[in-house]
Amino acid sequence: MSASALRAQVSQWGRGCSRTYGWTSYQSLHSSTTCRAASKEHVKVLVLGGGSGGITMSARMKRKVGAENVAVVEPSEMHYYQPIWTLVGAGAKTVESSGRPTASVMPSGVRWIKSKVSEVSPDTNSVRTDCGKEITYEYLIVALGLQLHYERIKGLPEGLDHPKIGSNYSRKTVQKTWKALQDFKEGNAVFSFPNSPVKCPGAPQKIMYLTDAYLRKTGKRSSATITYNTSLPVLFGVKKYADALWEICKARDLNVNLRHNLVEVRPDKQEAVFEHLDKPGETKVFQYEMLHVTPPMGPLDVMKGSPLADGAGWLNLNKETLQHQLYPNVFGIGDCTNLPTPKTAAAVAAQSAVLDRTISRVMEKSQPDKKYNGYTSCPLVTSYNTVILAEFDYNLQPQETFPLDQGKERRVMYHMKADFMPHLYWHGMLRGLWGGPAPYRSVMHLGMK
Ligand code: FAD
Ligand code: UQ1
Repeated sequence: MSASALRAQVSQWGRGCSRTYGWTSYQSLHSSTTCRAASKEHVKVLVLGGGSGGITMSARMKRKVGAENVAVVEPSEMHYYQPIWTLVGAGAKTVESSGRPTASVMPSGVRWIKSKVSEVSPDTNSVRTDCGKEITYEYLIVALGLQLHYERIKGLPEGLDHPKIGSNYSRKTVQKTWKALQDFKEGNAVFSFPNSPVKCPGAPQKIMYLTDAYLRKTGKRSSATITYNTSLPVLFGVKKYADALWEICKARDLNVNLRHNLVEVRPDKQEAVFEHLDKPGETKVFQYEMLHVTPPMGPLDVMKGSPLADGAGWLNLNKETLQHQLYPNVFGIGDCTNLPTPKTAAAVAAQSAVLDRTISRVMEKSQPDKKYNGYTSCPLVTSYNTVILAEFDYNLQPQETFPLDQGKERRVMYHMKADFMPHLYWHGMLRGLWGGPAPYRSVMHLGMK
């Protein structure tokens, strides 16, 4: 399939979706349950979390077992396409474009239990919600995402109320990044990467490249020093893409300090304090005119204490089948899992196809036969019109979809990130129709030979 055929396929999926998302039209499409204390329910397939992984899997499960046999526990009224926040922070997209009501993405007929999971008891096949409702299940899919921990940095989260600090990682603070960028006059622009797993590990540096581009466009670059302080020992985990990014940093005069971890923000003095992870106790203060914070991240509290978690609190899965290591009727997807690959929506898409198959096999009482290879992808935005499209697997080997050298900055990849991916997400992935590019990869490469 060629790139244009792929585009045509997505627009075909989008067609049935042109019904309007007015409250009345989508409210009637599924049943939603609000909390009634001490009530009990039973469902065949229970999905925890209605984010990227939860909605995608509920659409797939609806096809498999019927909408009336699927329920999703999700507290939030709004569903966000988080990958676009990188461009929102740089003023290239609006935050409004990133969100749609959860009701509009919930597959019709699927029961939406609008509350938070507070306890998971896999030994009795039950979960409890924050208002005391008990839900029993036959099969459980955990898609709870992760938690942001701004509070682990001294001076935050209150510091985020001050100007000159932004963070693309939260709906509440992403527009502050754009404000700080517009208000920048002269001085240091500082970017952090925490000492924890993160979702989309490229995002903390993408906003640096966009800042550089914006300051060049507005004639302020010569009055700015740009510094990326990362806790990691590398700029990016895959050598091919790391090499390309180092070249860009050199060419654009972007300073990179490895093993530097943000520990304190002093917004009144515009100071950010970083510790050197290889020299315990040694800290360095960076004066800033603009600071972009990527917060530490970790598993949800409800996961940490649960029998489903590994020692670190992540959902303990078989990394190929996505079935739980101890509970065969429990499965997982996305940021809440301990799968050893970067946490991205692209990974969720690829995982959804494998998990769909694994669950079918388990329901038929046979062995899972499809294997997830760790596929993940990170469109590394390097300016307002270029992207390096990183795609790789568990072994950190590139798994490129297109028959081009994806280690180069390309305009076409920027359009894919900014314009095509949101459609693929809303109309393909969330409807359970997009399971990642693997089926197209060999055809794409063949087509160009
Ligand atoms: P989420 O989509 O976060 O969903 C988790 C859901 O669980 C949420 O709806 C939440 O409300 C719900 N929940 C939380 N607590 C409870 C509870 N107690 N009970 C019930 N429900 C609960 N990915 C890419 O592929 N490409 C990119 O370019 C990219 N860029 C990114 C840039 C930024 C700035 C950010 C923040 C993310 C980016 N990502 C990107 C990552 C991507 O958005 C996530 O990996 C993806 O959304 C993970 O899906 P998920 O379902 O695991 O988690
Ligand atoms: C992808 O499948 C996906 O999920 C919808 C993303 O999330 C937004 C991505 O950023 C990328 C790059 C992919 C991979 C898709 C292709 C066509 C390479």
